[in-house]
Amino acid sequence: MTAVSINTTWHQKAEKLKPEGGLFIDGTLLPARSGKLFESINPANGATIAEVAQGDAADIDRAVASGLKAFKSGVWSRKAPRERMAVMLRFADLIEAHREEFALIDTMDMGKPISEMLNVDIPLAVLCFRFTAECIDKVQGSVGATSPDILSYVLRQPLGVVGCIVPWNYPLLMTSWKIAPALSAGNSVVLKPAEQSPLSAVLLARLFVEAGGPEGVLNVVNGFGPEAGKALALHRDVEKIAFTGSVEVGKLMMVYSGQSNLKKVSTECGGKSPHVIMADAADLEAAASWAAMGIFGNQGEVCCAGSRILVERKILKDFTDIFREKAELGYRPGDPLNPDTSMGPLVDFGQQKRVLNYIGIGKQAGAECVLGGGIPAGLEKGAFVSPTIFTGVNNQMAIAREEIFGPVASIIAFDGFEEAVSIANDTSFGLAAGIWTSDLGKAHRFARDVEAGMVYINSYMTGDMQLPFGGWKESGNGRDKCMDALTSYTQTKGVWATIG
Ligand code: TXE
Repeated sequence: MTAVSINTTWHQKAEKLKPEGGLFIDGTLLPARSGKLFESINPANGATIAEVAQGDAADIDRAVASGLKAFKSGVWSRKAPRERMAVMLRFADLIEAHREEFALIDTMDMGKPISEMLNVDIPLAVLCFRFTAECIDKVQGSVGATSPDILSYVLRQPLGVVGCIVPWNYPLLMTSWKIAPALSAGNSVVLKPAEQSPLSAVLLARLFVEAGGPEGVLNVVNGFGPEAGKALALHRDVEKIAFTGSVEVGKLMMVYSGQSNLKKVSTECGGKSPHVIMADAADLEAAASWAAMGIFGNQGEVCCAGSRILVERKILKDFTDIFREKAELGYRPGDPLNPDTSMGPLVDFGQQKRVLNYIGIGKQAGAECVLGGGIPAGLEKGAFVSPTIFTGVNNQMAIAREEIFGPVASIIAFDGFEEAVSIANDTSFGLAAGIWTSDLGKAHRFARDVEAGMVYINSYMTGDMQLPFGGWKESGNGRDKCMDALTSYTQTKGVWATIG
């Protein structure tokens, strides 16, 4: 394992960075009403990056009031679609122009390698804003085929104030997937970032205003889930909550909706996704590479991570050997500000403890740990965990059933296609699934039969803005990306006019 090395350029840039940690309400950076602050910690070394305003219900009230005022004024909600589009496109350009700042902030806030920010998160976030902006004037209502004396039509209108509650694993990207369609549809937004990664949201809100977005349309309230997040989800002037996070909190969102104003709730709640390697896969090397990326990329802190790797018994040994080599060579924990680093620390020491605990549970259950299984040597100051592989896992073990959200792969052997599908579906989750096979029929039967919102054939975690991103079962009910995501931030109104 590589020890933390100093990469001068990015470290020098990081030293000059002064991220803002306030709340952003009505176009202004503010402290929390309570005056409370919390620290944003760099998980690579435990250092404090910034003091952040700790918003609570009083701040949520202010932010929602600001969003509602802006919404009712029509300054954004009734802006001509092409004018709104121009602002959103300028917003995308500004995000791209500030790519280094975003890369540094999110890398220091949550630990992912800076190369991943520059090559994955930021381009995908910019793409999301551009795609969604371009869709703005393609959302249409319809005219009903009623009698000649009647004109009936369906209008599609924005909802009002939308609350976005987002996680820490892709701070900029997950935020973009929510706020880009919410804003594009003409809504006002109150964003509650994850407390582990609060900083990039404030920069984002500033850039929205710089792009020409009216004040009060995009507000950010940092703070903790049970205080700021709960107050947002319970607020009676919020018409929708768009949530990504744990199943436990996703369920709470629906409870809060029922306890308040029956606001719409969309959830994306992670998974325990099966990645199936059939013996007839044409390219075992490629399958092993993608399987390694699928569970070790972004430190395994990915909702659609292929954490259960189902391997046909005939190729179990061959695949495991190659997979282990790919993991060892391709994913070496190290300093996330070094552009050569392929794996950073986990988001915080709490997550590190949680992942190490699951590794202990796996060992106790009798699974064999054939790689990693602990903290990499020389990296004890950060929240690092080595890429870890378990073999001999059966699908009833906790490491095969519960979302670990870390770099821990469970290899499960199966005999034949039917058993693969049955194991794949034996889970309470249903986010993603992958299969490697050279048999086209098998590939598409898998796509038909697997209980998941996203299926990858001979690749993993691929796709673009055209395809919906979201899950089945307890992985949630929402869909990010795609045109449907945009319309999910609108509501219909049927109009019946007697003209005869
Ligand atoms: O999630 P939480 P955590 C899974 C993953 C991870 C586990 C715990 O398995 O290990 O969840 O992570 C806000 N009312 N995923 O604790 O708590 C919170 O402030 C309102 C999968 O970080 O669900 C944050 O903004 N809001 C996942 C957001 O919810 C509340 C991504 C997510 O936090 C709240 C993250 C409350 N009572 C974790 N409690 C994915 N689907 O990608 C918390 N929050």
